[in-house]
Amino acid sequence: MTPRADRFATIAAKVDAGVPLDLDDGVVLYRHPDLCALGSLANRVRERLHGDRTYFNVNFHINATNVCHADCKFCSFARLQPGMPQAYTMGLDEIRGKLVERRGQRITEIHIVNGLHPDLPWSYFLDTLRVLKAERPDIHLKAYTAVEIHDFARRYGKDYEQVLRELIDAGLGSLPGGGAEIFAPRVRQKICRDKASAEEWLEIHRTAHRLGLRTNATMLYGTIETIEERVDHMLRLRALQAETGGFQTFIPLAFHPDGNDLGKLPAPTGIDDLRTYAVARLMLHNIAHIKAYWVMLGVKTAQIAQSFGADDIDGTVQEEKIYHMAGAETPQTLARVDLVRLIREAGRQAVERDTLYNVLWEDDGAPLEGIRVDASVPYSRHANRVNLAQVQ
Ligand code: V47
Repeated sequence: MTPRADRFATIAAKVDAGVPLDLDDGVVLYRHPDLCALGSLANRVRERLHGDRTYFNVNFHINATNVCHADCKFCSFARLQPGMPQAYTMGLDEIRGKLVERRGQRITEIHIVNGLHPDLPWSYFLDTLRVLKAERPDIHLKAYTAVEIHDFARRYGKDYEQVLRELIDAGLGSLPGGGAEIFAPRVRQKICRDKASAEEWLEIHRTAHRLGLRTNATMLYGTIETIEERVDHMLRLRALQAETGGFQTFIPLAFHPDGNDLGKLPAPTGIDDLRTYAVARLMLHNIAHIKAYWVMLGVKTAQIAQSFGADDIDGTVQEEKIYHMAGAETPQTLARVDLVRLIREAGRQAVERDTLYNVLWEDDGAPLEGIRVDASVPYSRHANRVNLAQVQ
């Protein structure tokens, strides 16, 4: 055996024995030339945890304002001041309208991520949740990244716990994983220096977990970070997870270069995407789910990622702005039937979940034509194991 193959075999033995990998292991895996061997090791863990299941949900996004005083170099979505070209802020009626226009549709989650607006009142963020809950109390609100929570605390003179408690009272169900970028201070200083630090981001998730919220975690890869800094990022998340158990999903986000200050950098290659998914699955033994967010990864890579460690592809999404303003070529939405098809074709069993991974429906392989695209039939409380024809 070559020294490299020997090292890989040692790491594989650790994985099989359930021994956590360290920074060096992660770097060796990232640099391992045999992508298929790496993918197959990650797939072993994925199948140990989830078998053939790949999760998706029926959701939509609201980006209520793109006005943002932080000047993140990778961002194509933000406009620094109100009134700048393409700057917008939705009123509460417009926000409510997003649900009114979808009345009767079977939706289980709204994902809300905004810019850091310099002068909206605190009530705007609470009322956003309240008006949505008033219209549809059954829908889970996954809202406001830790970076936004940090900004609320600073701007409105509250601590993290107060901010989160008030948001929970207004209807908050969980936190999305955005804003983590790369935790290494060297990188943060260069690409996103005027927002929450790594320690602040982690402290907010720690506080959220203590208050009983589940949260997600992301990593923006493909800007100026090193492989070591990516693995370090994963290890910091793993350490917090060992403490709290509150993370549900890790979502690697591939950098999109259009329309931002890092536009000269190339986007990560497909090989880098697959390596990142595989390494994430192997490093993060204590985070249950790895999400291949099809919007940024592209539908085709999201299919392949299901054999490289990913067990979730996110949802129908419907109106996405952050990536589409950065050059994402994916569609604005995939219908439920399309998600099921692309999971099936990846050789997996599609499982519709709610935000907290309660199972709502499982694919039993019935003809795809039976899947209604408009998803207008409400879920039964007992939808867990019904067949496709009954649910649809
Ligand atoms: O924090 C912004 C990233 C994130 C670019 O929790 C970019 O389920 C690449 O958090 N290229 C926001 N990435 C999106 C987010 C998210 C998305 C889907 C699911 C979940 C979840 C969370 O988008 C930001 C930043 O890291 N981002 N601009 C860009 N040009």
